[in-house]
Amino acid sequence: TRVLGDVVFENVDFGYTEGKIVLHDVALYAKPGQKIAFVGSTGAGKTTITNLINRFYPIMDGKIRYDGININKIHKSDLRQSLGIVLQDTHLFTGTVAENIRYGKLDATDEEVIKAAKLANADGFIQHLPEGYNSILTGDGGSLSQGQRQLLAIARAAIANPPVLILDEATSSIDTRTEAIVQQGMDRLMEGRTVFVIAHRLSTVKNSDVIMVLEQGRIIEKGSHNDLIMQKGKYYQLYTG
Ligand code: M5T
Ligand code: MG
Repeated sequence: TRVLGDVVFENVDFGYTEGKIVLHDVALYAKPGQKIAFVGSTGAGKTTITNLINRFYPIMDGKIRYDGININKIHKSDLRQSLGIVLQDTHLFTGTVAENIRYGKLDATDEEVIKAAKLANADGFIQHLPEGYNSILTGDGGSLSQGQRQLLAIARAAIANPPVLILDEATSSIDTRTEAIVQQGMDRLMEGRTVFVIAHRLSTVKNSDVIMVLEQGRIIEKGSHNDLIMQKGKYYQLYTG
């Protein structure tokens, strides 16, 4: 049973070690298809929240629910199938391009691999590789550019078709043309899914339904870009300089 993508945190407290609380009383509510952005300075707890959405650690207090079901009661394989993750640095392994994409859905057909690559805007560069989809990537995809690795990561997430996505946006050193291609693939990937994004680009933040501003493990402001600008609080300071 796949989840629909309704994700709720109620009064969540969490720490990686006893006695050092990292998240305090975190509440969030994501409806299916909504885009939630986390912003805040380094160490504020953005990655930690995504770690909890993934159930990488047990929480100390409060509740996390998917479609109303306590996260602890969801079968591990159901949770894994429900969540897609695109991180700043994608792990590619030694194998063909097709195998690296298929990693997102091991029984995917060649047609599905190509469809996912097209959605991700990866099909173009793959076609230009000497062996196309059968080109071998070695040593963590070292022969590919950073942008190309990101496109493969998007294709890998797309093929799994998860209802919930976690994105850790790259503070990219890729050129603007490539960035536009990556962004278009990413926009298509996000379509119709619940998305939690650790946002670094202002455009991503602005386009989110809800922005959560974190400071020292607490959510100090939440709302749309316009809401938060009108509040003239921390977000306003961050984004109006
Ligand atoms: C929040 C601590 C970290 C900080 C706090 C991931 C992680 C974090 N921490 C651990 O002790 N162990 C861990 O595995 O938790 O850190 P964060 O959630 O990583 O913060 P961030 O993602 O907002 O920061 P950044 O730098 O990625 O923007 O006290 O030491
Ligand atoms: Mg982080």
